[in-house]
Amino acid sequence: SNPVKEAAEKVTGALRGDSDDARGAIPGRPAPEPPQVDEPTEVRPPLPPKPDQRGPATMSPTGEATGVDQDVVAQRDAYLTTAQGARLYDTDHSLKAGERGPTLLQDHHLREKITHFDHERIPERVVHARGAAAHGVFQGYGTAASITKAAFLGKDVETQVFVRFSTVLGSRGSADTVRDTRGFATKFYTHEGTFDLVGNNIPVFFIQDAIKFPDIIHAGKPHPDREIPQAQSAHDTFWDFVTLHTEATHHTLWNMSDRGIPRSYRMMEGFGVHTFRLVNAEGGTTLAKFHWKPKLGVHSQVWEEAQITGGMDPDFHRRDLADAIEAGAYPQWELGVQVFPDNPEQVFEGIDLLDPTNLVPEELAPVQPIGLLTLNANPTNYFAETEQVAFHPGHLVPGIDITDDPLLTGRLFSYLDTQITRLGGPNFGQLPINRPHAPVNDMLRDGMHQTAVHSGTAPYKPNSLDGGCPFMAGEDVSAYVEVPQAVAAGRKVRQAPASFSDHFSQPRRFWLSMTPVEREHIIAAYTFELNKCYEQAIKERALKVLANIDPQLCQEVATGLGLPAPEPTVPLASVEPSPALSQIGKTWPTDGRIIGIVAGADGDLAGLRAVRQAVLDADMVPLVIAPAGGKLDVGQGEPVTVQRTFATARSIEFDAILLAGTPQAGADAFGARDAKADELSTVTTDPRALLLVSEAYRHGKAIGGWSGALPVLEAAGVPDLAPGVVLGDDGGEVLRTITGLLAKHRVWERFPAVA
Ligand code: HDD
Repeated sequence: SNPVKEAAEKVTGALRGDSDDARGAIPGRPAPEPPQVDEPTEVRPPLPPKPDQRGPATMSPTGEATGVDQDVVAQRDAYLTTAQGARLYDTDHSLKAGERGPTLLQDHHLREKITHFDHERIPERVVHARGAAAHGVFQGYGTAASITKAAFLGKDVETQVFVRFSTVLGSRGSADTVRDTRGFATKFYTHEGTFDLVGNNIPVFFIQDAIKFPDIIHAGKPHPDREIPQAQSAHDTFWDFVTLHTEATHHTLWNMSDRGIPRSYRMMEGFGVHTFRLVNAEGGTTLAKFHWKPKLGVHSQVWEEAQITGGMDPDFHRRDLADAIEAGAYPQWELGVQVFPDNPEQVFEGIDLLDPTNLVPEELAPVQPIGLLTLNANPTNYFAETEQVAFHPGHLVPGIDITDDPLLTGRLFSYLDTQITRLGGPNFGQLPINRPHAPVNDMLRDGMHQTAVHSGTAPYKPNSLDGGCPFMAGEDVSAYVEVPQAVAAGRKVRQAPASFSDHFSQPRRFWLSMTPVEREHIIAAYTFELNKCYEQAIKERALKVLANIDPQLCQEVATGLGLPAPEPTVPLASVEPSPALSQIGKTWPTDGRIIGIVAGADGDLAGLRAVRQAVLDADMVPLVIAPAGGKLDVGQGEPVTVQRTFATARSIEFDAILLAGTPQAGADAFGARDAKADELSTVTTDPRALLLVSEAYRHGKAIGGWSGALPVLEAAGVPDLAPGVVLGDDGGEVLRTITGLLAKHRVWERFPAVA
């Protein structure tokens, strides 16, 4: 039997009015009326296939087949060629009339090389320009089967993914560690079509309606006159907008919290933000919010650390992600859902689910795990993959539908539109990174950069010339069918519902859920950012907003600005805190955390070697820091390789610091207290090493040492009995205690807490 012929006959029959089922009738809906055909045309069988129109088999210039895949257009053969495949004998000299003569216009290689170079850049993303990405795999748990029929969530189903993390405001070359929201966009190449979950590391958004997106972005981007500041929210236009437009208060508060300065992409939560509508196999619907939970926990930098990182290593997050994957420490997240009944109001526990400035506390709706994401491969080429990947919240698969959140609806327009400019035409879906892994059989034709060689003569429906192909699918064979959701009747209005007008109770819940340390960081962030504004009126307006969140927050920031704290203009909401919103108080795996081991040329190399191995055995990364590069070798066995020098290392890179110390006859960790000044080690006298230790201390990092490390601490001004400072005679024991401290991420007791 020939399935194409059978299907063609079905369609022919349908045109004659024989049956309904081939016209793509959707269960539960009336079948479309058959076209009125007075005298049915006899349908021709499909045309014979055309000869293969792909490129010819690749041959070497001497006529042998090279055996290289015809679809791969990169780096074939051993010799440098032109774009047309002509081998080149020189690419370093223009063709000239004599060695000192003029360059000739006929030099095709020169013109081709320069012209291509002139066009190498494409417009950067209008937002989220700065990013880093990785390939991976998603494995469904099968736990979501009762709420969604999405096949990729089925038990043990594995789906290839590509994930791009980003900052929002900065240009493509800006620093990774600025205070900003982070993008967390995932492309699932499912066999039912591509699903994109285009989320952020913050569960709420600045605006409730997409029509305001240009406004918030114009306000956050650099000022239009001088184009400064880059990748910052600490400037007048940002604070002008978010204080005039109080629905931005919740997202702004998250940005000012530690969530705005993540430690690593690997240690960020992700959120789909909007409420989605899930559909199960029986057609039952549920409202849901998507969450990504990192296996390594949610961690942040402290503000001073983030600022230093911006200068010392602007690629910090990009490097961290790539290094971890290269080392085999694959980052993992669990995908989870909060689910809510699909009631006509789309409200849960008084929270409007269509308002994207709202979150639902996990204590009210727990996050239920439905699958595991593992990032296990770095991109091969940044431009081809990370830069050209194109996400779209409208890329959905059967089982996942949208709601009428007015922010989401506008996004459904924006993403396709922006890709057409950014990627130069409508065929960006054919780029390898964007190509679905499900078969594509569309009727989209031609356009800039068309790389498909479409066969057939009838790219339209209905047709008889291509035998009626391709056919419409029903839900039984995974057609994407929108939920026939009732549309709220009403007048055409440019208005938000009354339920969108509470802008302060959710921010207040976030504030009340923070620990004292986290509150202190928030106060410092507001104080810093507002002190960077020039306009007095903006600072005063910002304080009025803060007064409506919490009087203590308002008062502390007002003190920092040297202004009086205003009274609230709305009654303070009475809300329960949500402990799940805090990052502090839990312990997390320490896999992949980075331990800096400081050693002078006169340090305890035997101890260092043993501790270095113990760090590796604990699945963490040891980096040896010494006065100069090369090897440490004082004749105590195998030399130790130095990874960082005092000139290149800054505390920001390390999650904890170990001091290998100075062995002195009979000295234990503390006994070196009596050392005379001229016996002090290179570590104790080098200001760069001391800065590293004192910064690590100030940033709440665990510090350990053995074998006479005390003078280093003393010289760096670190009290030896301070919390998280561990001295002992046995480096291995010190490391074990340090690892325990690292599981809490930082030594929080060191931060002066707000009462
Ligand atoms: Fe957006 C990119 C996330 C609202 C318009 N957005 C973009 C990216 C992420 C998000 C992660 C980068 C994707 C990548 O790595 O390539 N955006 C969000 C979230 C939002 C949101 C979580 C709110 C819940 N975005 C939003 C609105 C609009 C846009 C309201 C416009 C009306 N976003 C865009 C865009 C971008 C984009 C202009 C720029 C580059 C791109 O799409 O591909 O279309």
